[in-house]
Amino acid sequence: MRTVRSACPFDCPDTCGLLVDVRDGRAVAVRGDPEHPFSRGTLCAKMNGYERTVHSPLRLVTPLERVGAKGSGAFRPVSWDEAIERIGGRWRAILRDHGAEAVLPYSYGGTMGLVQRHAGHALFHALGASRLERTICSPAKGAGWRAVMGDTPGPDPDDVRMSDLVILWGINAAATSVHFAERAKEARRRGAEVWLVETYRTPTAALADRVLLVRPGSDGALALGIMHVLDREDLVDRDFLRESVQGFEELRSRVLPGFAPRRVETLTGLAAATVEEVARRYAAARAPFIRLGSGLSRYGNGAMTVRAITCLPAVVGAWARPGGGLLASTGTGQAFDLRLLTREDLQPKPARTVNMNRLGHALTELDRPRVMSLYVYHSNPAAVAPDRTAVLRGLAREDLFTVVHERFLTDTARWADLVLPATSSLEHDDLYGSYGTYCIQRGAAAIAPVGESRSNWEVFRALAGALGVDDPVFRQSAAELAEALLERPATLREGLDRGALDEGRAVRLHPRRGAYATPSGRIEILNPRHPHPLPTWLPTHEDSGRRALRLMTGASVWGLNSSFREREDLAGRDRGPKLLLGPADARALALGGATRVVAYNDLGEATFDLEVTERVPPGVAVAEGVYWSSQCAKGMVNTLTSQRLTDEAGGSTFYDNRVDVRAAPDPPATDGAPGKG
Ligand SMILES: Nc1nc2c(c(=O)[nH]1)N[C@H]1C(S)=C(S)[C@@H](COP(=O)(O)OP(=O)(O)OC[C@H]3O[C@@H](n4cnc5c(=O)[nH]c(N)nc54)[C@H](O)[C@@H]3O)O[C@H]1N2
Ligand SMILES: Nc1nc2c(c(=O)[nH]1)N[C@H]1C(S)=C(S)[C@@H](COP(=O)(O)OP(=O)(O)OC[C@H]3O[C@@H](n4cnc5c(=O)[nH]c(N)nc54)[C@H](O)[C@@H]3O)O[C@H]1N2
Ligand SMILES: [Mo]
Repeated sequence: MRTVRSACPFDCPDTCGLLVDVRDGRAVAVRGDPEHPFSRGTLCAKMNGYERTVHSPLRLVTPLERVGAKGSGAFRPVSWDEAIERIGGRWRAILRDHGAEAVLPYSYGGTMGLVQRHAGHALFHALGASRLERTICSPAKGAGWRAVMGDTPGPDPDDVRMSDLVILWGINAAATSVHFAERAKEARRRGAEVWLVETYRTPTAALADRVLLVRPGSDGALALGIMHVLDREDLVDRDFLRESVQGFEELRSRVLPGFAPRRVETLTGLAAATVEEVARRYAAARAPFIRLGSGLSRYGNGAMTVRAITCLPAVVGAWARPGGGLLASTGTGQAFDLRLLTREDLQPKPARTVNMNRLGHALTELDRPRVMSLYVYHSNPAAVAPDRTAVLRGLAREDLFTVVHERFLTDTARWADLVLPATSSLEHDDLYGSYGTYCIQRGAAAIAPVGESRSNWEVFRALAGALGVDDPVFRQSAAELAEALLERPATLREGLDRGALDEGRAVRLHPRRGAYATPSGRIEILNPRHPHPLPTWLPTHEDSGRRALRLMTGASVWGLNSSFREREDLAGRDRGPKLLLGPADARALALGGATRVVAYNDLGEATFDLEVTERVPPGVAVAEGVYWSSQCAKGMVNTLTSQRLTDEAGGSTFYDNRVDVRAAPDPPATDGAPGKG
């Protein structure tokens, strides 16, 4: 038995350190690494037991070729040589007959390892394929932060331990960042107050002294209202504003007069007196720390919301005090020159871009050229992408050649013409950054690939060979590419302990505090380069929508997007999709004693088990988690979400949707999708 270090590859801010026990070539146990600076030896419910994912009987072990109708899930095994040859042949024909832009890559966050995550870019750029805008998560959050803070790195999450007021703002940390939740608890034990700003009482409410429930998409108005009160009552930090901030005067004269507490009450649903009190308490805190989640950025006004909130710590001068500030994301991205992997320079000419949130549109309506081949790797768009009905209509096209590189026969893989088996993170080499900590870590393969599975990078190397695309990059291994990333100098990595890194340990980077990386060198409440030079209030897509309920589609503790659905041990605690409704709405909708309901809107309908709970306020419905269709009755949460985008950066709007709800007929209908396995 030997124990090797590794990093959690999943799309989660914590990027935990793992210890993997290996016996006879199998991972027999995965535990937290006590020496990891952030995760300190504990893991979430999902990663405790990662070996069951790695050695799941549902793992794909050979390439598969479709033998039945599209979507039927009927496949026969083929060799890798046949599979690669078939892709090469089809793509050569498509390039000739339709042009390279008829090939569309689709990938996202199955693995966050830098090499495997970006593995397809070099080849697709060299071919001249359509470029995917990878905006499904929270680019509007990034845009909102950047409008005010430029390229300033976010603070270290550990700073929160010095805070006396921790505001968990639109983050379900008990599910989505369990080690930050741990930090908030520690701060609280030391006397800090913890608030949660949410649209319903999530599991994270249990950590909070106070829960402020706002109307969906209205947080920007709350932030402006707080600033109105801070200004009116002279609670701003004049010295900090003078020295480090640009544009507060303009904000106070042109915008804040419109955000008196009474108006904020109408917009947010929070009582005017509460807005006043919250502002006073925020100003009185020595070092208030806001941990900003991503949910509130997934609205038609998401970037503007984040921008307004990001102004708050500047107005009270919280940045000047240890433990004060706002963490939207950390940025180990600045530590690496990803151009080594993305290789835009290989593009023969600029190619069109396709927004991944509009995959349904891209596959069914986009023209000149039509998308003739879709190559999906480490993503499951048939489950996670919005407007699922449109996505499935596209995947059903007989003339579309779909290849899916996956660990499991996911909903997307079922629609493929060719399925390729993928390694898990324990079976390939990579280098990991993080978007919620400042740790970086190498992860070397701990075991041999399960079955005939291959890593993303190995498959793209083989495809480059088959298509005659030659560049020295394709002669490098994943470990060599990781090494190349570490050889390029970067300020953020200065003084890095290479020895520890090469031993597989997580190493912490230290961003500089107190310098603002904006064009003016100040925090820019006024941003003259922005179409709206000052933060303001923008409505969401659905402020005046006609359906009764606003649909929240957040994370589940027991899954990660559609990942971990193979795990029986987790499924036992999470029995499939539920819809949470408040008692008043359940009564008003005359749901009586219904245990199953149908939520519907113009996009489609989906069946859920109903849970009536006081945790959900009136006017809101909640569907936590994304499941495989084999775990759903009819439709699923993303049948109900639209392809509309955010105000900036082309982000998804998973929270900006409405539904009506009716009791479901018994017995449940099925989706026509075969069961898993
Ligand atoms: N267990 C688990 N962990 C995960 C994930 C998972 O699916 N499961 N997903 C991973 C990924 S990819 C990401 S991006 C992160 C996301 O993690 P978070 O940043 O926590 O983002 P979300 O879960 O999308 O949304 C957080 C909360 O925002 C709330 N919210 C929605 N609208 C509003 C609003 O208008 N105002 C306010 N104040 N709150 C609002 C939602 O109810 C939700 O509880 O988590 C990662 N970690
Ligand atoms: N309703 C609703 N929808 C959502 C969200 C939500 O909160 N609500 N969250 C959204 C967010 S924030 C995000 S980021 C997206 C995430 O969307 P995705 O990035 O598609 O995430 P997953 O559903 O985890 O699917 C990842 C897939 O990658 C596979 N995989 C893992 N490792 C590898 C590998 O090394 N190689 C290959 N080839 N495959 C691998 C896994 O088996 C898994 O099926 O979902 C979005 N969709
Ligand atoms: Mo995400």
